Amino acid sequence: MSELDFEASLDELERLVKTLGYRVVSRITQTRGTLAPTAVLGEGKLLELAALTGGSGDAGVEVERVKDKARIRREAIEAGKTVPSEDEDDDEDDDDLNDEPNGQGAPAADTEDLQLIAVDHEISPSQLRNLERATGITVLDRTGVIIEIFHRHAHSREARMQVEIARLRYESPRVRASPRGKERQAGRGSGEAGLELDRRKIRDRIAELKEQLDALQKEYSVRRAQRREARRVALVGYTNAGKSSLMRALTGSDVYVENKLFATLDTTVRALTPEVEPRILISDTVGFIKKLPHDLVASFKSTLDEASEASLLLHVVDASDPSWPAQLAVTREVLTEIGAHEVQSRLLMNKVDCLTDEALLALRSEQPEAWFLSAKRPADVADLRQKIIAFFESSYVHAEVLVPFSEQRLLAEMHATMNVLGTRYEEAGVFVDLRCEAQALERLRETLPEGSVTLLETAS
Ligand SMILES: Nc1nc2c(ncn2[C@@H]2O[C@H](COP(=O)(O)OP(=O)(O)OP(=O)(O)O)[C@@H](O)[C@H]2O)c(=O)[nH]1
Ligand SMILES: [Mg+2]
Repeated sequence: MSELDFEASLDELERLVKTLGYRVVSRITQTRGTLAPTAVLGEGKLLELAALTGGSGDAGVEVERVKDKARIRREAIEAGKTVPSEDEDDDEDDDDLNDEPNGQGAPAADTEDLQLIAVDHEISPSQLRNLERATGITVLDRTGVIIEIFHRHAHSREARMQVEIARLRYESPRVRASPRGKERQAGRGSGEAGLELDRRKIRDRIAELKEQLDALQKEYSVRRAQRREARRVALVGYTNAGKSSLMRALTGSDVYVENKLFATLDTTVRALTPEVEPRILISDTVGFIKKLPHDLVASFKSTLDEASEASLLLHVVDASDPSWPAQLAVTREVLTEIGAHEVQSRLLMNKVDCLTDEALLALRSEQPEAWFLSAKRPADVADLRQKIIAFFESSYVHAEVLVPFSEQRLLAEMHATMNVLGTRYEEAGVFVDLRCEAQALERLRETLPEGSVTLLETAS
């Protein structure tokens, strides 16, 4: 990783941690060729970190840890208690935090206040345990932080179940290794048996959740199939690129927009407004991020199906973020992973209002095929709307179709899924002048008596 990527990655981790409501007071970095199986940091760095947190610096010594909100909540959930959503509190915290100067590099605040170490690296359960012991505070790796954010932001039943599965899978190997696991075993006084019980409970819970999720997803796939005829567009892209802002602007819906990572976890589908005939459906999807935990990718199936079944993907990029090329690459990778890379797509360079004229000019020549816009400018959004409509119409054919009276039921469907220009009632049936996708016309040709379809023009 280059120096720049490295810094950008830490900046991103910092934003993730802030999204959880924490203030970042210090960054410690160390370049290591390989990680020891049991230690993330070298001894010197570990002592430096422990001095900040008030820990012993010794992985063999257990220190009474300061419990943070996340851990308290997790423990409560494991104990089978219901925990109320913390979102409202968190929002308030965030507002306060946004006013704070960036604490990076500042001397550590009162060590009593230090609650979390976030590691921008995937670490093993034993590395995590040792780091927690030596520092006396909670440690989360990048995956753990992301899962925690997903947990807080998931609202729909489906999203909550998906996140819980990912979280249980992530935590399961850590039950044995963490001091918390030991405390809990000791509490039960049953050692390994208690541990096995924990593990089995987690496995059972995952199985139960998967079953419920399967049923729910079947329901959604039926709903998606009903929308099959509709022209569908999915907004995809890195978290915070502006997908929901564009969704709002294009559809007049009030989906959640926030300068937070992973503001959206639920897919929303709305018609493009003002409506066109046949209507065009736009969907807003979950954002992607570097090293998005694999379980989360796999589990957000219905969100992602929305992307792979769309006719057009609008790949939204925050052009004002210097890391956009890396973010673009990550999104493409995930799209390939979910089989959506074959769907036609357009690159949307968003937030151009934040760029200087020179920077914009340079970007335009670098990405000649991309569409440049700002979700904040109504004229840009109107232009995007026209481009979306033009995309669908460019593949349209113009035809006249004779629908016999015995097949009249087809008329309503044709109105809903095709661009009907006019109808003429004659003795043989209804003559419909229409524009539609070649495939849809082909289906009509197969359904209707021979000679009912007359092609007037090919694609314009
Ligand atoms: N200046 C500017 N800000 C924008 C633009 N588009 C979006 N934003 C801001 O960027 C932030 C993120 O926007 P969202 O629309 O929530 O981004 P998202 O892609 O849906 O993010 P996730 O749901 O987290 O994946 C918000 O603070 C928006 O107001 C734009 O064109 N210009
Ligand atoms: Mg969003």
